[in-house]
Amino acid sequence: MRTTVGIIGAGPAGLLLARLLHRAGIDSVVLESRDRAHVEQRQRAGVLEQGTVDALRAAGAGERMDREGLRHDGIELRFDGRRHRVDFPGRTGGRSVTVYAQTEVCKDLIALQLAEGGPLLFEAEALGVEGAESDRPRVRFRRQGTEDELECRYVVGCDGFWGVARKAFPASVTRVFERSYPYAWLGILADVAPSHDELVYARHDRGFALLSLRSPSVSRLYLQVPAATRAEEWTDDRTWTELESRFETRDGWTLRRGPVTQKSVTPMRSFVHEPMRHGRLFLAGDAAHIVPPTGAKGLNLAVGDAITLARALAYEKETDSAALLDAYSATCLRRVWQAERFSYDLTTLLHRAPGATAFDARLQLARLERIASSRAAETDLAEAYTGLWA
Ligand code: RFL
Ligand code: PHB
Repeated sequence: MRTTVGIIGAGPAGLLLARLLHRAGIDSVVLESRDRAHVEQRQRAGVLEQGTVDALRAAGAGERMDREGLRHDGIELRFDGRRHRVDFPGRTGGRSVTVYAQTEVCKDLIALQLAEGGPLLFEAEALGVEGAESDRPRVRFRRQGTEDELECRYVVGCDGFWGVARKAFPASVTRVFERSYPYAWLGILADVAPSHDELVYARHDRGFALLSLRSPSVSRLYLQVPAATRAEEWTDDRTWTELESRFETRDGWTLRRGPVTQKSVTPMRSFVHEPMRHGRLFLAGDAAHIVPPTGAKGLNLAVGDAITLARALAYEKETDSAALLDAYSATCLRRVWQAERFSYDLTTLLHRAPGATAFDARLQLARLERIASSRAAETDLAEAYTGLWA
């Protein structure tokens, strides 16, 4: 098999890249190790920055998002029994975010790719990338028990944190920066109307909690739990009781309970692989960088990488100049590190670290109090949350 751009992975990064390349008249083949149902059901992100929404629209993938996505003009910070709303448009000159699940973004992009785009092969597992430094890099892959090779002009690893593309970078050119956290998130999906009309980020002495949503009738909730927790340790009743404690306010706010339809534990990690390009091999999305989910940045970064790379490949096609491809890694990493910084700050602001002292707790409250009382501090949070596209 041959193509211009071989894309490994059909998550948001790979799917949007394939879509943008198709619109630019550049052919591609997408190899995805899992089946279509798995990719479409995997519960993950929920918050889209304005730039992500604009990009999906421009890619012709915004129709259902515009109908079903929910515009959110703020979030609530909850601490010490108090509630503080951050007004996004008021603090950012009009910016907001959209709640539209990653599962839905992927369904929309998959449908478009299968209808109009190049081949998107499910259950096709990439085994390795070869010849990254040559003119014709190749992806070895296995499909239906048979091994095959995809010969390309460029290969893009959009294969997430556990993918194979990163392994083709020689150790001599690679630097990895990472940090793991001594806690994880227990996430549940529940068939109940969200108890608040905006996301609630709660800092509590018992640990962090987040109230989010998937639709007007489906809630998505998260609880900070110790790093090695198994989801089975948390019965529904225990989960709701713990959520109630952490969301408690002095003004008698109540949490609505409902049937839990999914439960899983997500580890927390910060990770950056530099550079994001070696020869004719590029990395995009979680394959190159991970942020803890507190800042809601992972999907948005993946989309940013896909746009930057599609633009660079289109520019090369039109002008024969590799200038934008040469700048790809540095361009992406500037935004990536801003998202790393923001996600780390928000995580440490809101989570209780094991062994945290009373002094640490007071500092968290003082930082939150600062956001609640200083226009400058609140603006800094609102700008980063709504988008780091500048
Ligand atoms: P993905 O989505 O992991 O897709 C990678 C794809 O590659 C496939 N693959 C392979 N295919 C072929 N051969 C191989 N050898 C392969 N190895 C892997 C995989 O099957 C998969 O289909 O990466 P991508 O496209 O870079 O997208 C990144 C996002 O998925 C991720 O950053 C976000 O979900 C992170 N995230 C959030 N991001 C946000 O922007 N806002 C949020 O609100 C948000 N909340 C979250 C999150 C992630 C979470 N979890 C579960 C990690 C909440 C959670 C709980
Ligand atoms: C989600 O709805 O899954 C979600 C929202 C905000 C975050 C992380 C996850 O910061």
